[in-house]
Amino acid sequence: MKKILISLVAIVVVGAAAIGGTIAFYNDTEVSAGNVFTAGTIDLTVDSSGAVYNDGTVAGSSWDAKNLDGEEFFNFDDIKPADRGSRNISLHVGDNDAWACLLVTNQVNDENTIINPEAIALDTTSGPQGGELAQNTDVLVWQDNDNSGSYTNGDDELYNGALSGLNNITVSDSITGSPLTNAQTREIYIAWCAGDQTVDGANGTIACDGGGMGDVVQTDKFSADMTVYAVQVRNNTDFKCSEVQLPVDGS
Ligand SMILES: [Ca+2]
Ligand SMILES: [Ca+2]
Ligand SMILES: [Ca+2]
Ligand SMILES: [Ca+2]
Repeated sequence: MKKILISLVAIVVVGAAAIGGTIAFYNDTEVSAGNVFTAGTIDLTVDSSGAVYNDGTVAGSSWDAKNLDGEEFFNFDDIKPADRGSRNISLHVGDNDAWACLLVTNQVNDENTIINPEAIALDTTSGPQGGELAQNTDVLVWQDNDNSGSYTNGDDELYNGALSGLNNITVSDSITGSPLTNAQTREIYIAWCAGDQTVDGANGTIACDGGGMGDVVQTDKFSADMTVYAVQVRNNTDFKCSEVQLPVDGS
C-alpha cells in the first residue's frame, strides 16, 4: 500500500511539472510605443549687425534674427562716384541642415531721365534697362569665415564683379561650400563701390575708386530684390543655387 501511495505522489508531481512547463519557456518583449511622424522644418531667419555708408553706420540698419518683414539691405538715393558701403546679413537655420543661396531678381537698371551732362557724355540708351549705374558699380559678396567683419584671407568670395552681373549667389550647395547647420550662424557681407572696387584679402582692405564712373550715370537708378533661400540638404544632394528659379509673383 505504501508503495502504491508513493507512486501516486510521483504521478502528481510529474503532472504539476508538465503544467508549469507551458509558462516557463524563455521569452522576452521589446516595446516601441507611441510612434509618430512629424514634419521637420527649414526655418530661415536673418539678422544684421548693420550697414555702413561712406564709413558711417547707417541708422537703424541692424536687427535681431527674424523673418524679414520689409527690411531693405540697401536704400541710397544720392549715389556719387567713390561712394561706398557694406551690409552684413547673418543666416540662421533650425535643426535641419540646409543649402543656402542669395537670389537677386527683378533687376531694373533705369535710365530715369537723360540730363544734360549725360547727353554731353554721349548717353543715348534710355528706358528702364538703359541706365549705366549697375555696370559702373562694383560689388563684393563674401562669407566672413573668421568673423573678423572684414574681407580677409580664408574668407569665401561669393561674388566679385559689377552690380549688373548679380544673379544667383551660392552660399552653399552641392558644388561649393558646406551646409548651414543649427550650430553655426553664416556671416555674409556685401560691399559695394560706385566705381572700381579693389579687394586685398591679405590686409583686409577694400578700396573704392570712382574715377571711371562718368557723367553717363547721373540720375540713373538700380533696383532689385534680394532673396535669401534655404532648402533641405537631406535627399537633395544635387542641389545647385545656379538652377533655382523663384516663383513669379502671382503664379
Ligand atoms: Ca543710358
Ligand atoms: Ca574675415
Ligand atoms: Ca545714364
Ligand atoms: Ca539718367
